[in-house]
Amino acid sequence: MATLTVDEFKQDFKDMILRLYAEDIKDSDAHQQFTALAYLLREMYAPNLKETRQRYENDRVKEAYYFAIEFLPGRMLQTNLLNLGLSDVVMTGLLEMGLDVEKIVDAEPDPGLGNGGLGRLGSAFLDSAAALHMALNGNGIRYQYGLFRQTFENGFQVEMPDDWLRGGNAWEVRRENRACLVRFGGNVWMAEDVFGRLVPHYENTTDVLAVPYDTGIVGYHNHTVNTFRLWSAELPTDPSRTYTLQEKQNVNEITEILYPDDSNYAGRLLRLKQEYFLVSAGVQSIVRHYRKHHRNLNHMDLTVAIHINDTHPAMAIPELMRILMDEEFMSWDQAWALTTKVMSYTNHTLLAESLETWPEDMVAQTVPRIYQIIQEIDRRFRAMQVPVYGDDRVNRCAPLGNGTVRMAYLAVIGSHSVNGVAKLHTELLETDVLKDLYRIYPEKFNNKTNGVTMRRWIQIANPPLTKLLDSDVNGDWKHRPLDIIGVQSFANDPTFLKKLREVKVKNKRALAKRIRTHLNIAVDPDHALFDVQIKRLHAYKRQLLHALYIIDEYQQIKAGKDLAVPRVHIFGAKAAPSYYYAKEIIKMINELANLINNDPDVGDQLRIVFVPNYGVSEAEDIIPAADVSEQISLAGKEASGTSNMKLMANGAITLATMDGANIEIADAVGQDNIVIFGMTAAQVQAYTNYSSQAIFDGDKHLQKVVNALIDGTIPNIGREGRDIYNSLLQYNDEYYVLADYESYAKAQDRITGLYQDPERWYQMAAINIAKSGQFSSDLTIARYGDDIWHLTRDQLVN
Ligand code: NBY
Repeated sequence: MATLTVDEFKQDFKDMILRLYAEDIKDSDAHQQFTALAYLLREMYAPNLKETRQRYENDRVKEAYYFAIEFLPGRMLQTNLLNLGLSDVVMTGLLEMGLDVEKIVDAEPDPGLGNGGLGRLGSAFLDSAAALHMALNGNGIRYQYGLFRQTFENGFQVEMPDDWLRGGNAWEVRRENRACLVRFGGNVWMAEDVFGRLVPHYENTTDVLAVPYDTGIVGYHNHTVNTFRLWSAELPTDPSRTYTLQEKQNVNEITEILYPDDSNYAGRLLRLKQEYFLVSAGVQSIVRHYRKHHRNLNHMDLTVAIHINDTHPAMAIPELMRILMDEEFMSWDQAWALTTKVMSYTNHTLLAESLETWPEDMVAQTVPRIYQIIQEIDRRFRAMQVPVYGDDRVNRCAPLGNGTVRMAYLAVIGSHSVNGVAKLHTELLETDVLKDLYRIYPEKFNNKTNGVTMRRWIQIANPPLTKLLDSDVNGDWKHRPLDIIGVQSFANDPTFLKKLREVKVKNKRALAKRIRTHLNIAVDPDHALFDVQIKRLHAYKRQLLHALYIIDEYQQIKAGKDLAVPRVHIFGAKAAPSYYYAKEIIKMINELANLINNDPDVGDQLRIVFVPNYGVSEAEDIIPAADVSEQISLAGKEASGTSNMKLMANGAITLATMDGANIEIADAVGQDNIVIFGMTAAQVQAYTNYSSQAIFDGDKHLQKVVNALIDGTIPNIGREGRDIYNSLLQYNDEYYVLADYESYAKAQDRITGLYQDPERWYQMAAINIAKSGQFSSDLTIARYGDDIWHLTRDQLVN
């Protein structure tokens, strides 16, 4: 922890503004003030960054490298202040100088280098690892443009470029001296060198310079500062060669944009190049670093672990094989034994359309040497396994099949550990999605239920709750997440429950104020229940189910029946720009909002707020104010979910199907403190001959709700209403929305009943908070470190 008095801080801050901008504070704007603060903090943790790196090197500490094509770090100013122990000093100083702290915080761009949960999980892990003194390094791509900025025009999603680097990135350090060359395309053949060793010869390749930008990841109140490295593609600095504008463009485009696709794999050439670019630069830099202290790579597995986050970086496996064989002259067998010990893989999906498969010819042309190695992995896998498991099974799960490279199979075969992200998910990998490989390698499979960082989601996002926990709860919940169980002893204490209610109301008022200023919608934080669904827009997540219930409520009101509890339905969701149906759902919900929010018959009973541009920063405003957490995916589709964990930790009651980590949340809080509905995964699997039409025909009430999509009830959705209606009836409702509707509506009614008894409600909230400790990413990452990577760490005494 850094020590600094308020006066020292004020002086340092003034000096920094002067040095950076040659200006007085009074003439500086919020972005300059943010930048000056960031530079001050960077100077403070720089020695620790250096010392952490030296400690790892000198003590031969085993280091893990988390390879991910996406990260979602969120804004870092408050995180770094908190972790350095400087929040109070700096806040006081800024206030004394008459500066607007909120404006300064908002001036930091929120790096949208990911689509959703997968990217956010990676960043949570980096935060937690640093807190535990674990040597975990992040390795990703420095996209020039992150996930698009979402706006609404006439209710339609419009995508704007996210030029997050325009004002500079105060946290990063460019390290051109650590750049590497990544080779693409051309021809490759194997031939003997002068020593008679078989080595590859290349011609006509396109070489790209990978330049790393490093950001420090500051540990919580400790001296560890780990490295988060993002790679940028540039033209090589070869003085003997000049490049055309087209060549420059071809290189730059590799790291220009993040693919805005969540859960829907599209086999695009540029994406393949991004994947190999990340993997090759990352593995080369690891090997180079290791080589500084070792004569050969024979025991690299003792101090290096490489983690493959989803299949996107799975080419790390053939890339390490390439380096070990072609550059270090290891035999195949030795290289393979080493590679599988170094590599581990996390799967994040159960959706078939999400599994990456690249056309073989595309891989052969883009990364020819890597393709040769994948072919050899495939050949040896078949030769070894066919005699034991037979042709059929091995054909089903070999790396090559149907003219494609099947990345998930490659990742499993080339790793020593394969994990799912929630118990149900891991089970379904073993019994369904990866069952053939599970049969061959049962020992590789394990579960690591996701987690979230309570520092961001409680300490930073929810100061009133933090204060309450600090004053009333025994133990050290900030260092030992399970200590938050202390809240449980207040579950029957009316004084505490009253305070908890005051915390929630305070947060709801703050959100209501933002909604009023930014979206011009009036919501009542004191009486209405805030019902929140925040996640990517996808059919399987069933935002439609939630919307149908709102139509139901609206129709009740129009029929003259008041709602027992006023509701504010809050949505936050981006749709992939190419996902037409998801965008239709957005349009429909926006038009429904328009109708309901402006209908005088509705009064204060019902509101819909669709918060545009949902991301980490928006989540920080919404989550502390949530009463209900909607986790309503079709069972068996959501790998884990992580907003479910953030919301429960902030005292929201989960309304959920038995899917992903919802099951573990239900186990933790007990059936009385969660509202469960709908089919289970097993019931969905066993459901044969589903007919949405039959359900529709047998339910008058449901007919009226669904017909609102096409009968003009909701204005301006002619086409969208019809398409959504057809998805439910003509196309037989792929995600069983109608099958689960009745059960969902009843569950919503149970929520209404519970909310009318505040004491009971806040008792449930208290128990949810008390049981949220097990979903801290500190615990999750400790398990990765212990079971998969074998790293050393601080003990979480619990
Ligand atoms: O990973 C999510 C899962 O849906 C969620 O259940 C889980 O909690 C979370 C963390 O484990 N998956 C996810 O966010 N996936 C993506 O963002 C993603 C992005 C790109 C592509 C595929 C998936 N892609 O193929 O381009």
